[in-house]
Amino acid sequence: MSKKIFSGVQPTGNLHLGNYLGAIKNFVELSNDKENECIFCVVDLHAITVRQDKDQLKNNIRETAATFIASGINPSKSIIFNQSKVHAHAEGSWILSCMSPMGWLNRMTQFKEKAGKDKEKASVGLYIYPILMASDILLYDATHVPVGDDQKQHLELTRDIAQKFNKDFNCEDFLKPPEPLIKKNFSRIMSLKDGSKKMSKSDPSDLSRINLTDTKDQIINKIKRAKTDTFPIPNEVQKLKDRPEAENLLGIYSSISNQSLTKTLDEFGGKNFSDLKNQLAETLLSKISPISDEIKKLINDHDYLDKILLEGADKAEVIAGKKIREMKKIIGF
Ligand code: AQP
Repeated sequence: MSKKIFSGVQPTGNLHLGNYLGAIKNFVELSNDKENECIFCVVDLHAITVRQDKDQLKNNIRETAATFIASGINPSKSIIFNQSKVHAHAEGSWILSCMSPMGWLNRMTQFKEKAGKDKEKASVGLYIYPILMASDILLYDATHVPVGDDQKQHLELTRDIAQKFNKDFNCEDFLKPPEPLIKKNFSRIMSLKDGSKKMSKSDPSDLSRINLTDTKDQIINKIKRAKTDTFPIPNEVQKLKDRPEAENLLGIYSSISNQSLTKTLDEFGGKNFSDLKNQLAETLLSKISPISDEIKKLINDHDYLDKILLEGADKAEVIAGKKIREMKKIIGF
């Protein structure tokens, strides 16, 4: 069955292995299926929910687009664009925020994590971030949204918002509740320094993540210094309980090698972490370094990237523009 795919990545720099294994790798696989219509968005409006440097933001928008292309998304088959170029996203977000109860947003764990202890100082934008995400998805009638596990709750909210809009305005099926596409295993890649924390762009320690633009030496060094424990690698999945760093490294290896954790444990059970780390570093170099080289090549070609983003925005505008006009009509504008 053909799917309408929509997903986004924030241009907040330091795109990492978590973004790749949790989301972008899945984008590429879905976009390779001729049956699917795919839209991949550089969500720059989401990025400004926290303060961004103007020049850096411009750079990061291009780098995110370059990462999509370098990872294997073909811009002549999939739409690649940046969110701020299509007005309907912000307009839809306002309309949806007027019919979304605050109680729903108060439950969002990402806001609690990102706002931290000082909620009073967090931006209103960060609070309503999931509504903008709902607008992004619903404007394109997306049927499936490939995301990492951390976005699952926002996807559920998107479904609730769609259903509430349809009910409130008596327009059954107008907004389509999408299905999340979350990889069953390894959908949350953890920090290389702390197995209880998500690998994240904003972690102050660069050693916590593999950036997609890291050099070969950086990748080798980061894997060598990744936290492990003092026990040997077990033979069974159940024995990884309470060993988050071990589970994470084995999970990364399984994911990048497209194999199950059980198979990885067959390969490394009883061995030392140095064996796993050597093999993991080698596999990462073979899979990530070509992407990294391509990003570095593309990033200097501003004209090419700007043209892709502009053409993508024109195509996205046609789809989202039609939906927002219908939406405005439904609510009485
Ligand atoms: N650690 C992760 N494991 C699996 N998937 C992940 N994603 C992010 N981190 C991991 C997925 O990547 C996609 C794009 O994410 P994003 O850049 O839009 O936002 P994010 O989740 O806020 O990314 P970060 O790295 O965690 O940034 P900061 O540090 O700002 O919080 C999404 O599909 C996400 O699930």
